[in-house]
Amino acid sequence: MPEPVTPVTFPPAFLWGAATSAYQIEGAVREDGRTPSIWDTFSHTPGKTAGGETGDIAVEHYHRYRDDVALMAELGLTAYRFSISWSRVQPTGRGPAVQRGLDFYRNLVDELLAHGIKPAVTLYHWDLPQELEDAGGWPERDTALRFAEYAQIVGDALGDRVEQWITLNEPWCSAFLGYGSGVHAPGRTDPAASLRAAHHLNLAHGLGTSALRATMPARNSVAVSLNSSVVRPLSQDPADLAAARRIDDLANGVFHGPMLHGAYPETLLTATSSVTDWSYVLDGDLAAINQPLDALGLNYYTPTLVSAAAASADGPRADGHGASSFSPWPGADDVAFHQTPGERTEMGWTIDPTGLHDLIMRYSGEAPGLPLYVTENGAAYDDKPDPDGRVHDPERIAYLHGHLSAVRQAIADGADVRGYYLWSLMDNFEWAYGYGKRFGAVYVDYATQARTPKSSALWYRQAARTGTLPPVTAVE
Ligand code: IFM
Repeated sequence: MPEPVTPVTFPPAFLWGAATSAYQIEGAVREDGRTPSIWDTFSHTPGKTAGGETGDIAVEHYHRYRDDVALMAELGLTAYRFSISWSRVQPTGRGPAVQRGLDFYRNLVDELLAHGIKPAVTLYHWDLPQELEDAGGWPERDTALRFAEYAQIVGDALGDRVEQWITLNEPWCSAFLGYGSGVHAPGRTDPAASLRAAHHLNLAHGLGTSALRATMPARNSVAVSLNSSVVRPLSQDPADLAAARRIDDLANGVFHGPMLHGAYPETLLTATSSVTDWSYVLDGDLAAINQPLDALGLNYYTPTLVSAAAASADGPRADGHGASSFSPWPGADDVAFHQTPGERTEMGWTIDPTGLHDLIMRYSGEAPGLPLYVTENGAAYDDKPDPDGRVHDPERIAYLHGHLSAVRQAIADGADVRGYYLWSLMDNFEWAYGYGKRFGAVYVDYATQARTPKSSALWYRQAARTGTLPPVTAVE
């Protein structure tokens, strides 16, 4: 990365956001007509999450949203990204909507707007209604059609007051952790199904984008949030370069290929031909997926280091995506994953802000002219309150400083980055890891549900208020 831009000052309209998702924070899973999603089923299945923890209660945001929005305002946030629980607004995944579910999100949005915070809605953050999974889930085409119907329902209800829309969050996780390695709901371990799921998620994105556009004011922006990996080869050996290319296709090209360019990479189709014949890609699908977008969301945590399998490696687990003997990388059994050297967060993910710079610059080139948002970035640490009740998290401040500096550098290098959403607003249910991994800028005492801003939240507030990154020591 080139010399840092100093002082690290952002354009005046830059959005200073934080992000969450429905199942991770809402709780109230049996209230007001909500039915189970695949994450309710999965988390209630013995052995699937750490300590058998579930999102049943989570951080009770469903009942505490007013206080949570007041806290966001106090912390100087100018934007908030949250997701809609599909099974709260359309319980069976098909048919009419439930008004109480829609009312919750309408009230939340109104509260945000009243506090001058820009809402950004994600339609799908991994919580498929269980009935749709019972009917075959994402490997089945019908799920994409159902998603378009759901998108229209939510677009109708909120399109007059929400300008920023994201169809899917990290479809890679839905497809490959959900149907490949099985560490996420619904916990299936079928490589062919994971590729079918990827295609139908792409189709859902395309059909959902069209459905939103058909029902919403033209000023609204539609995007997708990809957890595009920064894949690096262990060496410049041609075999390692080929391995990196293979993983790049499976992590990135499988989504941005059809979404941004209207085609799956030929190299992906060839490398996976022993797993699937792609015959479920029907005429017209690629055009339906390749909708012009208004923005692109990038989620980044850590880079991925790979080699051809002959090198000694840490195995598929070293890809940072949880322990499973099933790989989330179909057709890539001969690729090895390595720990990137350097300091790590509590997730075991190496801290490397250069990856965020590289990712932004890549997508600046991949999608010229498309505004970019960092829709997730952050770190888990083992935060604990001091005896005085304050929560000091200097490691998170350093992480944020490093990554925001990388964003600023990318802007200086010509990238059109319009905003940053810290993951996460507050500690919450970290999927298969349960509540043990704390990503929040706000500490949550799970016994009392009390919220305490960590020092990183106070540091971030200064950044948001001044538009300039304070020194890492500005908040003790
Ligand atoms: O908590 C998750 C989030 O739901 C999606 N992106 C990664 C985060 C940290 O693992």
